[in-house]
Amino acid sequence: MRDRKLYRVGIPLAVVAGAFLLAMSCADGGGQVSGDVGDIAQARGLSQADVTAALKTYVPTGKMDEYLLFSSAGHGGQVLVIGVPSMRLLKVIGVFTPEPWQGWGYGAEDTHLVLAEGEMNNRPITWADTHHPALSETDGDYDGQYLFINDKANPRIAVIDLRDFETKQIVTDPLMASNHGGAFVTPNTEYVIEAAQYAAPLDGSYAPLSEYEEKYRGAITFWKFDRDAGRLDLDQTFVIELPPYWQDLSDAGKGPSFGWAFLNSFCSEMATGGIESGNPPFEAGCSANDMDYLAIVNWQAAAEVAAQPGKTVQIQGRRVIPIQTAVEEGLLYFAPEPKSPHGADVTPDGTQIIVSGKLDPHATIYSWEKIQQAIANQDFSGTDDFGIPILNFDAIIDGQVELGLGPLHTQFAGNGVAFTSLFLEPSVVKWNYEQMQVIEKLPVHYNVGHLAAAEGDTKSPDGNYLVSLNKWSLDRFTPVGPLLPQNFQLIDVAGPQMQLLYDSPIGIGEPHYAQMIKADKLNVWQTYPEIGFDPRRMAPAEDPAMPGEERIERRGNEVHVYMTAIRSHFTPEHIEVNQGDNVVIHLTNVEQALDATHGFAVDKHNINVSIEPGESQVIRFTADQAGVFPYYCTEFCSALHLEMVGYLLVKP
Ligand code: CUK
Ligand code: CUA
Repeated sequence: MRDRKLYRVGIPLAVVAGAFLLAMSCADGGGQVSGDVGDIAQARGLSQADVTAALKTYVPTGKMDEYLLFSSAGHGGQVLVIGVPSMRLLKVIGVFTPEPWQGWGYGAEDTHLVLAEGEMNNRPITWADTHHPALSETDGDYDGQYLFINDKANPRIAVIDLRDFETKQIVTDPLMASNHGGAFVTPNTEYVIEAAQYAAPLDGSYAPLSEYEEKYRGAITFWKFDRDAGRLDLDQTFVIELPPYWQDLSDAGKGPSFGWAFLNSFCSEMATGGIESGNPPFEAGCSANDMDYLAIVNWQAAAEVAAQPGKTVQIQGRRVIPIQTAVEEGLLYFAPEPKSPHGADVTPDGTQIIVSGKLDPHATIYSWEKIQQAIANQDFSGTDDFGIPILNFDAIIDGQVELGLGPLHTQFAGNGVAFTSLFLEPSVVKWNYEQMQVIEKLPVHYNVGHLAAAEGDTKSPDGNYLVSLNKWSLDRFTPVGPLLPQNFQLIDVAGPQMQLLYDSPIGIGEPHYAQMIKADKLNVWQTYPEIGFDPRRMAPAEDPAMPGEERIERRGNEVHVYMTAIRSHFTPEHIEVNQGDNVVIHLTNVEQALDATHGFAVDKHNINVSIEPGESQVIRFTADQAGVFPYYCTEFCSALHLEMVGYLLVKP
């Protein structure tokens, strides 16, 4: 209602006048409105709320955003970096999918090596269904060093270094058929957590669905992160076998619950579908029971158990703690959770876990203290079919709060305040989990999935900005065909009432989750630290081209070209080889000036490399076609950029 109240000249004028000085000098014509702020607002039909929203989001030229939002790009396979509060898209990071502007997967050998790590069953996989980015943490706070993201479709995790915003590693999880409960990190990024979604045999073998309960399994993988190396360490990674329920989302305990992880599941009915054979369809079979399970996992103790001989089995080269061992060692408990839950979120102080039921209007608040007591007292209501003890529901909850229809994901603002997405309403509900009270609801547009709050997964959320990641945008944007963009809505949550500030269309993939970090926590490199630097190893390159040492060397049928790039030429400018030669170009951008990036494209060879100041890359290809092929710089780097060119001459 207050959104639509027409702007009135008066009270806010003094406030807005300064910021709109530029607008006042708008040129006439072209549909532009000139005049003072009040006139502009009136002519554009802006309400008072619209004008305050504009003032809260507008970031003038030369000024920078306060936060960075790292968002999954969904099945776009990449990571989006968005400034907050402006909601400007700053970068699309090439992750699982080739990205030509960054030269990600178009000839630079390093990028192909990283992408090749993501092959599964010897098949290159160049798309991903990215869901959950996770910023690295130190002592429960985002530290701005690394970002991890999962691929649901092809169970993988990627590691991005936030010094240069490039993907450094992709690991595959051969045990899982699909994943979902990742990436989530423990409070010091000891581990990156990933959980299987749809159950399947862990050894990758065939088993008919009639053997579902015997042969199909879930799993939770704890990827060990080696921070010094900036890589996930497969040797220290371990897996805990889980029943063939569908694992949903994980969160790591912190503070008093440090050392534990929480993972909710659905389809504990173990339905196997088959509507075409007269069976209940998955959607009915998987929501028949009133309760599913929240898995409560002691990862600290599990790491010790995994290190003991005889306590694990090797499956597809991974150390797996069997369910029975996990139960015997006290690593795994279940808590009942109502009803087809989605989302498990640990409160900032680590004392409670909030779980929403997709088909239940309530959020359930679990008490970590009560869970510990129930475990100590063996206060179990039974075990599941696989012998996992089920904690007595009534003994471990602090309560349930009716939030609304289709509650999904919860984010935090501190002081007991939480925000939960209501998919079906669709709204964001602000509530207090300590007082167990709903405070306010704000409609969003439309069908909200995750929410991302400023520093929202840390032990001290900032409580000012919230982004609602909406799946449908319906009538919010100028039509662009039947495939509509997603809609990120920025919400000011600092005041007593939430205010919707800005709609940001996301025209690449369907993002699921995002995390928002204070921009000044990052320590971003402006250029590579020295000339001849290898971004994949984050170290000086082994055999870079260096200025003054450019040359062409023939080694058998391999032709090594040591080439430098500087405004506005490549050296050398002529490369002549014989048809069938293997060409290896060692290419270094010898610039040290900020933003002096050069591109390197070889026509008709599917090669386009981006070399940022200082970077060195190796480009390998076979000159299998005789002919004349210009190579040129694809970044408009200088007035003589068009002259930044050379000829590859391939003699028959
Ligand atoms: S999920 Cu997509 S809206 Cu993969 Cu986190 Cu809930
Ligand atoms: Cu270098 Cu254009």
